[in-house]
Amino acid sequence: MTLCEKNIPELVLHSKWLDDGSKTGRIELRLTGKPHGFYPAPVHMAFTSLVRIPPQTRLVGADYVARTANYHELAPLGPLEAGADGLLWQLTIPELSHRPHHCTDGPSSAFLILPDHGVVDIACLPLERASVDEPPAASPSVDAEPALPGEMVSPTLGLLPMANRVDIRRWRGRAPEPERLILSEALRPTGAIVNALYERLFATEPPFGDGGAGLSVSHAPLQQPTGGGEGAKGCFRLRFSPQGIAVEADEEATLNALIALAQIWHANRQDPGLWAFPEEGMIEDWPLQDWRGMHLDVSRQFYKVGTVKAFLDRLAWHRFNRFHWHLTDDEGWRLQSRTYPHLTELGAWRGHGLLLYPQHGSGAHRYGGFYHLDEVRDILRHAGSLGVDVVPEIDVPGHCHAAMMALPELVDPSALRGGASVQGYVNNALNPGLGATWLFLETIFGEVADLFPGPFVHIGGDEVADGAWSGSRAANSWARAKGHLTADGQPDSMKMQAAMLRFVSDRLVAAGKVPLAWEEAAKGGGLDPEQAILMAWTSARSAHQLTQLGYRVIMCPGEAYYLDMAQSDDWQEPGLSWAGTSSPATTYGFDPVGPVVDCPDKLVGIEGCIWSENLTGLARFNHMVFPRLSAIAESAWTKPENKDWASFERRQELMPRMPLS
Ligand code: TNX
Repeated sequence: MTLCEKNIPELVLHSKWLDDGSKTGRIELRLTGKPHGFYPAPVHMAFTSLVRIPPQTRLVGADYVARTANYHELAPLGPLEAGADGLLWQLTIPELSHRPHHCTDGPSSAFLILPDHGVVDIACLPLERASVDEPPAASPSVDAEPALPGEMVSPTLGLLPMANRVDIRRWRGRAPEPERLILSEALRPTGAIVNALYERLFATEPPFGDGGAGLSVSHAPLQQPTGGGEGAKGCFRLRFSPQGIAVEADEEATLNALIALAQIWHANRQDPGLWAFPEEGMIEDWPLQDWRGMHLDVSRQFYKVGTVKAFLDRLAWHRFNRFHWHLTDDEGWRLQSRTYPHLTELGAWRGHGLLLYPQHGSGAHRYGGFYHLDEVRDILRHAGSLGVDVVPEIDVPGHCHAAMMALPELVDPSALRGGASVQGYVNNALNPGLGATWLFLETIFGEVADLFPGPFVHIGGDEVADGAWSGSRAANSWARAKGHLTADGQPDSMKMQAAMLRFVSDRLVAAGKVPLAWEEAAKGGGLDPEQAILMAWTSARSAHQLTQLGYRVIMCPGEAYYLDMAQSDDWQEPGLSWAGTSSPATTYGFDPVGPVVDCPDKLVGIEGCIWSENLTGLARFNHMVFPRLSAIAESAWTKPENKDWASFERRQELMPRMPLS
């Protein structure tokens, strides 16, 4: 047996969705293996799937054993015994949690659990679709997008985001050789950072040198910006002349100025016929948005320190200035805590026989990880040197399944089943009726405030289910004692959640931080608009509603800036679609200012969100994240009248994707 064969599971799970006219359609599963293979009873099959089996569903050809969120366990009606065709088991799930829309909505990991508790891996094929009037399958939109125009494009700047003012009078054929852009002394520390960034991104010789023959690049104070009033904050200017380049920028903007120069240089070195290097003229740029953020969910999938740093490198190259690090969720707690070691010893790992079941494509074998405190500091240093503020998120009170499994004191032992979260978790919200909850909140956010030097801390606040605590007597009597009740005198989950969020927010403000939260933190009395910034995620419209309530907002609407949404309605296109699907052109064309145009001062900025349920592997990550990430970067800097889709389409190809290994 070759090494390669050894890694391919013998068992394969085929899944097919049939749109049979029922509300959700049905899924047929087929497990195949070797001809005449045999697995004696009792054997179970476990699998993870975004489309779930609702409780009490009567399966055909299987018994339902258990489910936690996307993790399912089913039992066959007898031993698994294959004939000559290798078919071991065929079953039907006649009813689903919701209709699937994409090939990634079905089983994404699976294994058999044997009588001795051993496991056998199963490979999962993408969910197929079969319906009565099936239209011919189209190829994924990414491939189907209009081809680049055939005509020769006039040489231009390989710059992304494109600068707001470009006034180039003469072009050079070729940019100077590597290390032949000779920096003056004042620019050398920043130049060294950009050179190192460049080498990490492209693994070739970087642009800047500090001596010898070449084109001089010197620093000059920023003259009165000519771009208009907007020019003041973060503005930089590159003045090109045959004698050299002058970089006009304050200390903060110098990094962005040299990154822009390095980009222009890089593009010209790639293809001087397409990307020109200026000889004479001027480029001036300034960010349209103060908050130019990108979020990453490291809970559903875990990203090692090196991967996070590589991601930060790409953010810096796009001139983003905020990294929103979604460190905790139901599927894994990723931040080491001094006070609660079990959070990561137990709550960072999924697998068969562990406290957390497999989810989102992870299988029987232990999967996960977390960031040690010294690793966090390392990442903070890396981000800081690149001009990126790290915004840690500890998502409370919902999305806390991992924490509550790791720390039993956070669970009301007598609680019955409360309302289930959108993701299918029950009792996954921190319980306000327990003293341990308040101590936990105070301690964890205290640790976070100490560890992260930046001003911003995100406290979550999203997707607490209606009636999240309805099964808990402790929570209900707490709500009654505090008066967190609905008009008809019942415990009000939104008021309960708001009380917890206010508790955290007050402490963060006292520690000198600015709390952020998802938009639901406005509910039930909400956070104080003077204190907190909210993130409008369910739609652009909600941003407007939040501003009407007095909140400052960050625009990250699902319909345009959620990079986990599929890029088209095509079945083969991976991703979710609860907010619709968004092609790179949709993301690029979205106007983040329009929805809040009546109170523009409340718009803090924009952010793209990378939720990782579907991001099984960095190839998938690259497919879904690029070039939409680049589109958001351009919207954060470039005025709508200076944006141009055709030009963006060409320039985005210059932007480095994540390395696959
Ligand atoms: C909603 S956005 C969530 C996440 C999911 C995401 C998937 C938000 C605040 N909560 O938990 O990962 O949808 O698109």
